[in-house]
Amino acid sequence: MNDTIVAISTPRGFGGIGVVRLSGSSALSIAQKIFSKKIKHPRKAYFGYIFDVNTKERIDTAIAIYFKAPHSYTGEDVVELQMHGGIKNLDVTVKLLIGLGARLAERGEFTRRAFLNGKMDLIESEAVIELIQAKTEKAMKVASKRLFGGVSSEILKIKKQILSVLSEIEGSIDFPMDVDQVNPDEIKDKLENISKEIEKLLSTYRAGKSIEQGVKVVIAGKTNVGKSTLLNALLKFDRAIVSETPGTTRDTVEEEIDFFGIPVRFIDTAGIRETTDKVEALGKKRSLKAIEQADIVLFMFDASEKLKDDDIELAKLTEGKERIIVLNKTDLPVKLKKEDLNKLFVDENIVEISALKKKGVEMLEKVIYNKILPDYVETPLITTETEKNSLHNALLHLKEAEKIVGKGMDELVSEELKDALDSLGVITGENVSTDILNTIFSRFCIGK
Ligand SMILES: Nc1nc2c(ncn2[C@@H]2O[C@H](COP(=O)(O)OP(=O)(O)O)[C@@H](O)[C@H]2O)c(=O)[nH]1
Ligand SMILES: [Mg+2]
Repeated sequence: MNDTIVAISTPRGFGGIGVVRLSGSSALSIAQKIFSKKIKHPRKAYFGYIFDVNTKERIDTAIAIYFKAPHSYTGEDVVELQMHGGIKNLDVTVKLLIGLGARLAERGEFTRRAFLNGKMDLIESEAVIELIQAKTEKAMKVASKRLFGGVSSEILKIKKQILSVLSEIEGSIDFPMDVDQVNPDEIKDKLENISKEIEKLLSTYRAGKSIEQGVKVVIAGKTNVGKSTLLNALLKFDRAIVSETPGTTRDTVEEEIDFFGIPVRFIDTAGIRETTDKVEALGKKRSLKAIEQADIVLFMFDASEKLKDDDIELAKLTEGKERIIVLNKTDLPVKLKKEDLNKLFVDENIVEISALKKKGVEMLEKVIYNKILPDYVETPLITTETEKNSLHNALLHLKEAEKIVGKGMDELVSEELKDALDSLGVITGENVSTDILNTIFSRFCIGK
């Protein structure tokens, strides 16, 4: 474990600076071998040059900084060599360091070591990658909150509350004579309150996931209702070919944009109609698949045409999906009214637009936004499935405990509470399997 790892920590390409980072017990001695100045003290910047140990050839000027364990990113000895941001000079430097005994770091290994050495918990470690990969400002802010302990402190608070109940119960088990017997109603109240806090945190998952992982919005409907026109209107540029010839879009056309802070992938589908054309049939298959994978479906109708049976057939395909009904071409003489659709789609959002004249598109955007982030407030959000599942498990154990409190089964209550604590420990990482760690850190790049 305590071997010394090395990697280029800046993006591969051409830039002002490029950083080679080492971490491990031999970081300083290895780095020193190729750096011209003596690195005497930690946290001081030394200006010198990198040279090839074998040929003594100079490679690049560099600033070396040594961070002595445990006061470093990983908690181990770390050396950062700030060089010019080229590709070859950095590659050669890494090769030299490997030749001197360092090992190329695996994906996320620096952060993994930081986690294992207690420099950050698992939520904060994941926030590092979320911050790096944030595609929108909102996503970045969510990641920052998590990085600076926003979610961790919520979990800690909940844990403390559970621990306090646990110690009351354990006290009465261990010293039944000395301690005032626990009042079951009081305990129940406390457990109920803790459950509420967990539920509150759980309810942030939808927003957290949407903002961090993005949302797929699929535009579906019959051919020629204006799907491609709407895609272009939503993207604000002409991405898809629009034509009066039905069946023009034969493949799914998609594009991700920053949709008011949410990374949204809009997907335009081939119109779905019975066809004998082979390519169009393939397109139809893809459309159906896209609908299946959609988070939200915009189901479109043409207001200038009467409703047909196949419209209704198609609408069935998207039943059970998060759906917004869009009535397009309202600039033309109307043959299909909103009221007609109201009867078919009771209690669903129906938005009237003219994609061509860009009328009602802003309204539609608002409806989409509210579907993704209803009542959004900037609180710390949970974003990963593991966090959601673990909170859910903790909640189940608490509810179970609540049920049996006061029934003379204090040992069982205490077991449930300990299980709840274990579930929470998965989120912060005290109690996490290597598999989960592998999955998490494989999302990182090398050098992070
Ligand atoms: N009048 C009118 N025509 C539209 C509107 N939206 C699309 N169209 C036209 O309808 C035809 C089909 O549009 P297109 O976006 O290719 O439909 P798709 O097959 O569903 O992708 C084109 O001639 C568009 O210009 C609209 O809101 N009003
Ligand atoms: Mg089209």
